Amino acid sequence: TVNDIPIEELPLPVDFVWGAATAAYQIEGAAYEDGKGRSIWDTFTHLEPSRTNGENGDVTCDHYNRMPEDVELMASYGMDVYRFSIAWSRIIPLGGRNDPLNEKGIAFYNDLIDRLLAHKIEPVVTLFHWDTPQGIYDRYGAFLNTTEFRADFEHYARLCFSRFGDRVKKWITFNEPYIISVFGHHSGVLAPGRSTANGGDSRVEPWRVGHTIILSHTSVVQIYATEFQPSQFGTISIALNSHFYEPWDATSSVHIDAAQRRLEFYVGWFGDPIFLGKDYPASMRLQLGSRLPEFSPAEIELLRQSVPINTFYGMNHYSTKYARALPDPPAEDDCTGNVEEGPTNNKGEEIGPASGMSWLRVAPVGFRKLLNWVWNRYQLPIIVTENGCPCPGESQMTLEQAVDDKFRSRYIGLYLDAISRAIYEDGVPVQGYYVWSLMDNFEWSAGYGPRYGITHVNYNSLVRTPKNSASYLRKTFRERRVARQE
Ligand code: GBH
Repeated sequence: TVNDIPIEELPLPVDFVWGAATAAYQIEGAAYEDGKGRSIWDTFTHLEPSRTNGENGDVTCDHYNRMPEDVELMASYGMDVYRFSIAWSRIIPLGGRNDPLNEKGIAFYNDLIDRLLAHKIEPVVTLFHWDTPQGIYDRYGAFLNTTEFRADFEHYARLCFSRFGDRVKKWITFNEPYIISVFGHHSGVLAPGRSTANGGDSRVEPWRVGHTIILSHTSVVQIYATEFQPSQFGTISIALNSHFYEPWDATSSVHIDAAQRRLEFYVGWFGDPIFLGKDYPASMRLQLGSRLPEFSPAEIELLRQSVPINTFYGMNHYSTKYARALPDPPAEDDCTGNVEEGPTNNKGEEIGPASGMSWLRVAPVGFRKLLNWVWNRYQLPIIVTENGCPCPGESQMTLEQAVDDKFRSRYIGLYLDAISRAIYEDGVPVQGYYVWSLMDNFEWSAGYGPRYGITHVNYNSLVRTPKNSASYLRKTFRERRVARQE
């Protein structure tokens, strides 16, 4: 069990930053208030509620109306930073570059930013955390039309930089492009719910969507660097998620290669163009051929020029899996590098103790290896922009039980030990840790079942109660952050 892995409470640098992360659709609620437009998540949850456990984000934590109280909570936790996302359709209800703005939505984010700064909490803003305005999805399929999406995203980003950039100094363009591409446009378990079975084409759409994200990201970092950075002095990058993958059979080169290829299909897909300024990984070209879109010479040049603008790597990470090579040829709609992934290896050993989610196991060693993998490949300082877990059985617990979340504190403690080892033993520059999440919230296709918060939310009364992991975080960062003589 998780209690068998000793926590060492290893040190972290004095200037290491910690905070918590959220996303607009998961916490804001007020889905139809104050002029907000619909997003594809409003549509997805209402059209076929069975896809989200019968639940939706209409109200969720009602953060939109309780924001001042939530900022007080953050201040009481001693957080240095707060990562949140802007709901695009709250500030441009239809989403497009010629559509009207919603000043009430803009005022909400201004108020949030001002209150954070008044408490000396640094805002870290994600421009896009999955809630595409329905208006641009209806018009041209959003990510499926690279040229149109890119122009609309540029306009939206400019609006955010010009209205919030005097106070926001850290920007993340997209949250988890892999998930947008594959879960949204391949398996279809997340909005807009496209798959071959549901009006899409899983052989090509994920790759088109990924291509749109890369080019839109690149345009927007260029815009930031040329038009805003000279007067606003902030930084910008993207948040890429991935499990780490261990070979299913560690003695076989076939499975060792499969684990490496799986990471290239997960991280290299976006990381190589954005952080290395070059084409997709060779393993992807080899398997996918022309189904993977091409970058024109001008686009490669733009990618190349944009590399140094991304000054950090945003890593969302939760767990590790085993990768097992599948027999050739790969399925035409394969997105994995022809790999089967699972929690056990060829000896039947489990990758780590289970949490409250079947896919999420406690495997801090894999985390340390992923930090090394990313550093070796991209040579960029890393900020862990999401990490956390639900406790086993947490969805069934009473308030008293849920608040006593030892499992979560242990998970966090072990993952912080992994960061410490990566920094001091491996030389990987890790600069910060944002726990997922500030509070229990709407967990997409799983609805309100899983609870990831360091704050408990009662979804009837909307009362917030800090869990013990919140005080653990405060205490462990107070104690771990020490100056070290090298
Ligand atoms: C993040 O996604 C999201 O950014 C955040 O909004 C979310 O609430 C949080 O994590 C917790 O889930 O087939 O093994 O990949 C993480 C990406 C995608 C991880 C779906 C779990 C399903 C199982 N998630 N994935 S697996």
